[in-house]
Amino acid sequence: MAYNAEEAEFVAIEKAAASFPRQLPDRDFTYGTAGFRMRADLLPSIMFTVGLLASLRSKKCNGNTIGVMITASHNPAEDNGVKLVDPMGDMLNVDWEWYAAGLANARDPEKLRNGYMHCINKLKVDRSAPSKVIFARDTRPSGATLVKALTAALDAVKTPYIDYGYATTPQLHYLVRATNTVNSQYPYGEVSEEGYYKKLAEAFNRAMEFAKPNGAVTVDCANGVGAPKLKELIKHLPKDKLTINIINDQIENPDKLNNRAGADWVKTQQRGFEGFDGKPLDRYCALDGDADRLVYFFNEEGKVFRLLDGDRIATLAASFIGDLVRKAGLDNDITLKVVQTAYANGAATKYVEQVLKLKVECTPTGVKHLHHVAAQADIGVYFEANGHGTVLFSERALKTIRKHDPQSPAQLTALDTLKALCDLINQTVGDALSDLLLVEVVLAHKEWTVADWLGTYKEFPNKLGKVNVRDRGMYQTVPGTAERRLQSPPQVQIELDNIVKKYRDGRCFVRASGTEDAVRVYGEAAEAYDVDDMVGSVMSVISNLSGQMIEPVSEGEKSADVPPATTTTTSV
Ligand code: G16
Repeated sequence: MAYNAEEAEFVAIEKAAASFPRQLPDRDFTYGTAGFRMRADLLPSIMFTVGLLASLRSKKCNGNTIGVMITASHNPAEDNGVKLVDPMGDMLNVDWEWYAAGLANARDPEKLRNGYMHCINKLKVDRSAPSKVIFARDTRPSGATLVKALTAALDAVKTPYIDYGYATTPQLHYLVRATNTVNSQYPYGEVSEEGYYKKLAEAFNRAMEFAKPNGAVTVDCANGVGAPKLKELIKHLPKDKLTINIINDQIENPDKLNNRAGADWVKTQQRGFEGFDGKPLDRYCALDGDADRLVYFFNEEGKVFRLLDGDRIATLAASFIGDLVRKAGLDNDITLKVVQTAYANGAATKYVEQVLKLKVECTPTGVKHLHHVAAQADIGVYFEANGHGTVLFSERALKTIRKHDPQSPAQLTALDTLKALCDLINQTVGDALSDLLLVEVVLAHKEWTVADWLGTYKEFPNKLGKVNVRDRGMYQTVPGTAERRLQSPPQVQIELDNIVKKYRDGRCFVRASGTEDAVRVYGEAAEAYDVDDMVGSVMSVISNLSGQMIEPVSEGEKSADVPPATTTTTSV
């Protein structure tokens, strides 16, 4: 880019940025577990800088298309957020997160100019290279204003873009990969929302070829974007293979988003959406606000609530895919690995290692970490307990599956189902709609009810607590411990260790949330009453640090017998 063109670009950036002044000059923003996330009114200036970075990232990636997803996922309606999507549909390269934060924290035009130049120089970006961005948003009303900030930045740097309107987060990831692979040997799919539905529906049809239909599932859509998108998907699905009922689809009322409904509510509160009154063994599941998380649940006789979370989806998928690999005669060629975080229930980890005989790896929270590790396996099954995850098939595994010559009709059947799963499962990111179809395929093949699924292992009693704090930045974990130990404040880990040793099979850790101003406390122990006590004591340590009393905001309802988990929130 010639000097004059560069200067003209700076002028255009500064002029456009003036319409989106930075809020809260005293606060530094970070690119958290899943991008920037906060109260929506604080976001326009950040969204503007994200537009600049997306353009630079596209230039750095040889003009490949970069995605920008505007969503605050499971957070309340008044929040919003933004995450960047790399060319193959995975999360933004972590090395770029620091630069994204640097730009977002530029306080004035001069700092913005310096920050922009710093990115160009340090990241070795050719400013004259081509660039392209696509973006979409969830149903939050604040999304419209944020789109203005994003497009103002893209216009200023002359980066062409396509606005896909409302989409689920995984749909945007799909579109990014489909766009960038359209001329490759293996295009990911048609470059359209319709193409996404067609790909999933066609693969589901094939995956169900050797299974009997297995009844109905009712989907709690968290009153978010997953509702209209699931309705579209249903139009493409075969009518006779699965019945899907939809509830909590009120996207026209923004206050209802994630409010007493959806995957985060169900998982953290250990109960169904408000008004849930499932008949015994009827199958239910819940999506979150941008439909990248999925958890299943049901009532047992006597209305005992039962949750089948991300750990359960991982074990179900790993056991089924492992069987298919074996039955297809590929077990000497392809290995499976399961990737979890410290939030995975110890019983799930034990089941994978001892019953499924598969290797487990543990990473820090955030699908960006799990995805990276799973991508190194032949087949990597990764799920967070909160329901966020997918199964990755490596290029090597795909080639082996494609060229395998089955030696019997049974091998052929298994191979065909395995091939269908390669297309059914979203390879870019955890996708609640794709995961929903995957779970339904497995249950149909196994002819299982939700109770059969639950019966595979018994969870250790556990509890997830949340303490709202003013400065979550002071809670840092020890690198390399997958967030199981705190480095600072040091006294918290010392007190936590002293508390945990009082309980049989006690395990507890504390980490700062990457999406909310809160600290999470997770614990497991041999007895449910011990878990309550242990996690409560650790939460008190954190509350006392700020010299304030615990004020319970909400408490999860406990099941009648051994409760799998409960959640408590306190504010300090
Ligand atoms: C995001 C990430 C998830 C992660 C979750 C944790 O979820 O995408 O991988 O598990 O945050 O949140 P926290 O850091 O607050 O514990 P989502 O669905 O909100 O995008």
